[in-house]
Amino acid sequence: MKNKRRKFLKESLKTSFGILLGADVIYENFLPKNMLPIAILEDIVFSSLPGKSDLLKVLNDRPINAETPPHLLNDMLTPNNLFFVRNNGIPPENIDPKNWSIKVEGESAKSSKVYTINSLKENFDVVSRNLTLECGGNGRKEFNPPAKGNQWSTGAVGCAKWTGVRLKDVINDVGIKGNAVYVGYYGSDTHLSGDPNKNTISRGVPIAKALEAESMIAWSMNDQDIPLLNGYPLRLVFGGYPASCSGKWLSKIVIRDRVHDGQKMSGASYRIPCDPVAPGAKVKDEDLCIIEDMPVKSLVTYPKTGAIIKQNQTLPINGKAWTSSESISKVEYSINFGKTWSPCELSSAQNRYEWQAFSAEIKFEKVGYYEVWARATDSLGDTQPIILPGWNPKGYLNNACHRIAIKVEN
Ligand SMILES: Nc1nc2c(c(=O)[nH]1)N[C@H]1C(S)=C(S)[C@@H](COP(=O)(O)O)O[C@H]1N2
Ligand SMILES: [Mo]
Repeated sequence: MKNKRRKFLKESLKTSFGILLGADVIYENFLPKNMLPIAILEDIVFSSLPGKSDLLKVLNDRPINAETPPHLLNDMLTPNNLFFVRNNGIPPENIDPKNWSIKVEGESAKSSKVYTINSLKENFDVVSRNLTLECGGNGRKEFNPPAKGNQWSTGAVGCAKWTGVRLKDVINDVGIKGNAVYVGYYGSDTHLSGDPNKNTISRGVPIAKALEAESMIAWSMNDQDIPLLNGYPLRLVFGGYPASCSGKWLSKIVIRDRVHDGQKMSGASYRIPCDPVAPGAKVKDEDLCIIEDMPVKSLVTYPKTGAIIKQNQTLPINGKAWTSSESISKVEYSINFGKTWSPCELSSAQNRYEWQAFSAEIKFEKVGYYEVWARATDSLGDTQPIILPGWNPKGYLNNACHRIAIKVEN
């Protein structure tokens, strides 16, 4: 089989494995005839992401997309090198933070102003907030029929301490006309095609969201510079909304008199059927609604799935729960596939949109295979579904309960 594949590959490529690997195999002549490069056999994505741990799971290297395994999200604040990356294009190069500036303008802006990072620091209140960012497509991998796009499992989420200024202070300084509807962003990453006139992504939020006290323009993440891949030197951060609204490498903010019409604001991008549809249904663009508030969700971050414990041991579990509503009101766990649920201890958040830690001590009566499921409920009374929630064409908003596998032995 492998021989055949090798022969086939050799013949079809006529040259070398280099084309598939993106690099010449220097000692190809010495590679035994019945062997394939391991990178081809195992479909390895090469990566060395600047500022990132190699424990991230790289889903794509052009553009870079990498997620955090659940057991590495156990910290209250996700370390910068473990924070997920979702790029639509190529980050800017040779950034000079001293001369970085953003322009704020738009049909519904009373003026047009330019701010350097220093002038933001000097002219506005500097605030820090612990805000959870989650990609709208987190959990996409589970949808069936499958949805195109990055096959995120659970790790396109993280919570960091962001330091910067309130977006509302800046847009109020520019002045907002009465007819303002939306606030959009532009970033200085480049389109994969290299075309400087094409935007990678240019999304936005309704004016009310932009004016929320927690909506920020940030230059620091966990008291350090924001990593290049997460938007250095300046980005927007909106908790509770799809992270696609949180523009990285921020270069311009527009106050709009209409729903912002930038790249990825239209078509099926970041939209779900306004009314539920059957899995696999074709949905017309006009029947899709823009995703705003993200649903309640949680993750078990300790132990790592696949843990083994002894029958006489108690298993401590830890996790994180987050919501776009005021707060998480309870988290429960089940070890019998959702037949019964028991309460977890739950910490409170320092500010809205920070995720909340939960924990429990679990006893298992018999040896065998178990699953631990976690289910969070928020202050609106919304709770996570056990099975996949509403199918949608692009695979957004999967907030089904997280499951981990546990074996109990004698
Ligand atoms: N300029 C710019 N901003 C961007 C993106 C991008 O590709 N370019 N990706 C968006 C998407 S889809 C997500 S989920 C978040 C990811 O933020 P992170 O990479 O810091 O985790 O950034 C958003 N902001
Ligand atoms: Mo995203």
